[in-house]
Amino acid sequence: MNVTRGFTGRPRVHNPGLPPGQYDAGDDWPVLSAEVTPDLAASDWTFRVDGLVERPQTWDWAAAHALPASSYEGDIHCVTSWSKFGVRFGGVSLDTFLAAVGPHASATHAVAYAHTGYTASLPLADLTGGRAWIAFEYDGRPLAAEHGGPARLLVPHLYFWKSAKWIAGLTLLDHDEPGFWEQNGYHARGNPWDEQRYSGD
Ligand SMILES: Nc1nc2c(c(=O)[nH]1)N[C@H]1C(S)=C(S)[C@@H](COP(=O)(O)O)O[C@H]1N2
Ligand SMILES: [Mo]
Repeated sequence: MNVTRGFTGRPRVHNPGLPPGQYDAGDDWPVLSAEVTPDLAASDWTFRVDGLVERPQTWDWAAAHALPASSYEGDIHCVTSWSKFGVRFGGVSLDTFLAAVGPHASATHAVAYAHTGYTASLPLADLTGGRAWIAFEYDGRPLAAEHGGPARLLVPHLYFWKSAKWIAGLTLLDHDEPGFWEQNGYHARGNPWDEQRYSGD
């Protein structure tokens, strides 16, 4: 009758994929929105890239879906300390959109803005190199509205507040222009592995 605790349930081994100060949310996917989930139909969704680019361009749902598909399978990390492992998103690589507009050499940063008005600022380098997407799908299904559907920005190697839900566009700049959370004391870059939570970290 010597039942050893630990033979049942999730093994609590240290996960090397967990950045400092984070915990594994398991199957939960918390919803974090500063605004009310908008009623945004795919047919009303557009994505624009402008600012310091050669050819500013706006894609609608059909035009964005005509681009080569690209997916992400990996982890996401929220600054409120939950991480989620092995998520799958489908969409289009931001490299594809950026190649179409032709960023100026002077462009160093981007402000991502949502159809709701939410903004997040990022170094442009973090949006290139196959590390950022416009995501339409989660786990092979349309992205749920509360998680940013019909489309969100996905920059999974940075804290998740950079991944603007209901993404409407990117404006490329030659300087950092703090977005919603960055104006409220959060870090300009937000690399979870360096625990860049707040400005000054
Ligand atoms: N438009 C918009 N995008 C947003 C947010 C938001 O409040 N509004 N919150 C950010 C934060 S802090 C996180 S952790 C993730 C949460 O995404 P989720 O609700 O799909 O988990 O979205 C990010 N993108
Ligand atoms: Mo977050």
